[in-house]
Amino acid sequence: MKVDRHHSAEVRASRTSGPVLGSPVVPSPESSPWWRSGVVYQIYPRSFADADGDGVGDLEGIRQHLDHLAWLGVDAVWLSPFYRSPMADFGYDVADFCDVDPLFGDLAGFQRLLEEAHERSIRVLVDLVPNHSSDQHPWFQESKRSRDSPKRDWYVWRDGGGPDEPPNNWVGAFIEGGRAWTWDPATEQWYLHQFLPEQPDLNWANPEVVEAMHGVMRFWLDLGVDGFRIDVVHCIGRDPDFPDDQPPWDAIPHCASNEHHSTHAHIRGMRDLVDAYPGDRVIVGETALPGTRWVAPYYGDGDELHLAFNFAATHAAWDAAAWSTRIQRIEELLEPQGAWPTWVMSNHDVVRHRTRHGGSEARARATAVALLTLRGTPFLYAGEELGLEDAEVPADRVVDPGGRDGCRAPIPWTADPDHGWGPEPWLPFPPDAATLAADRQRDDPTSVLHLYRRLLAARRASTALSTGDQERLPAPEGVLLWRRWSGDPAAPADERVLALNMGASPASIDVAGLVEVASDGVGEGQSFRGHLDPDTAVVLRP
Ligand code: TEU
Repeated sequence: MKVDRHHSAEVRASRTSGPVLGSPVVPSPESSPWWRSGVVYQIYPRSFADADGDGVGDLEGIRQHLDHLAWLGVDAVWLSPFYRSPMADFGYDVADFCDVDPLFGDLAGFQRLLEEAHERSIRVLVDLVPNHSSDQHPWFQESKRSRDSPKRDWYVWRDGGGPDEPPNNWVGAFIEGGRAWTWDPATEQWYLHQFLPEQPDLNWANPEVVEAMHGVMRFWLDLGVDGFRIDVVHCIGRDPDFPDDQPPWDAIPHCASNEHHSTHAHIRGMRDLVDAYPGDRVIVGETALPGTRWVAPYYGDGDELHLAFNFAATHAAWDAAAWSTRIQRIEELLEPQGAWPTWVMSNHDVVRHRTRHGGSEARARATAVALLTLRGTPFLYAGEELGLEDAEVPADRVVDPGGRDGCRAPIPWTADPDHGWGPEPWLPFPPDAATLAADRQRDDPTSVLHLYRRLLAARRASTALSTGDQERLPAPEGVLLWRRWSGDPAAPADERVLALNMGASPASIDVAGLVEVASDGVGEGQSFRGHLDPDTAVVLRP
């Protein structure tokens, strides 16, 4: 089925004839919407599952693995971009915000995926990329045509000091030492791109751009998606004076520090639009900024992002003190404003947590306990549940200009040599792909995969873990110890204690209770003996 991009009769018809895709999957009370208690699973479509055997994952591949996700027990999936794209940034350079790239399938296939996910009570978030488009997008092609183009002002064009002198010193991401401006010889002006030159920045100061992006949001919401993960949302407002970045910020891509107050009004506009739809739809913003203090304002006064990504954990060494400081900071800064934290250990931009923490399976398992039991919404990156490491990508197979290929390696579904993929996947498989393959781990109750499943089940069954309060408890050196509870802190309705030993020696922990989940699987269902090996974690029921 070909669906017109702009709210066609077909789209409306498909909504009234099929299941009502826009309705909530499972209603959630106002006090605790699903996106607080739930777990979101990130899918990078190229790397997830390949149904047509061309070596690149696709929407049909995702659909065929929905039962894996339902069995695992996640509440929602977030799909990284699957839109039409020349793939300079593997889909984050969008040439049509309202259509599926043929590499991934088509809109009818997306609708089928959405419907079948909803049948399994799995919500679907799509990626909104508001900061930039592809340079091949018809909007940019028109904008570039002449200085008098009606879309000239849809992008950011400046004179600078002529062809040799860009308008300021901003650095673009993924371009070694490169500038965030490219000279267009035909119209003799520079255009802004905080990322690749193939990703020109849209001009959000122009109300027509805002309206166009709102149209994109309505298109997907009308199809029934449950919300958006919004790419680099902190970047869309820019200082209209375009001042130079000052040291030390002039040494890193401008996108890592871009802050302008106009962004907040734009986010409020998106929030109002999404909140006008029924069914607890959500906006999760990628606020890729230096720390929690920078991220906190993007929740606004409860009127901006429902959730803002916090990448604190992805920058923390395997060190209890470092983690403690970060957890403390999140509690201090977000709690008072009623903002709900997020936890991200891995994603398609960073080295996977297992690799980051030295490759040990024990640490990967202990990290899973932290991800799924700290206060906040966990974002679980596909493959984490298999304990995958980054692939080693030989120089002749490097494809990403940003050096992020390793964490985007294909998911090994089967232990066979092709691991459920076509003959030549776009990237090499991660190490130990046969041993870590999903089918093999599913048959092994002691596997990492089963640990994630037990943690997800424990979380779902416990209001303390899913939506409860949190406090840190005094702990021996090297150990993180925290308590979660719901209801009255003195006589909690539900309560758990979590312990994670990041130290080099075994620790004694003075907590009495039942071991509900152990990262190494040892002693589950028995009384806790007060002993925790290095690189292990437990969920205790006092
Ligand atoms: O990433 C934004 C971002 O700031 C990244 O630069 C990140 O910090 C970097 O990749 C770390 O190496 C988002 C997307 O997640 C990313 O995949 C896109 O390439 C980028 O925006 C541009 O759309």
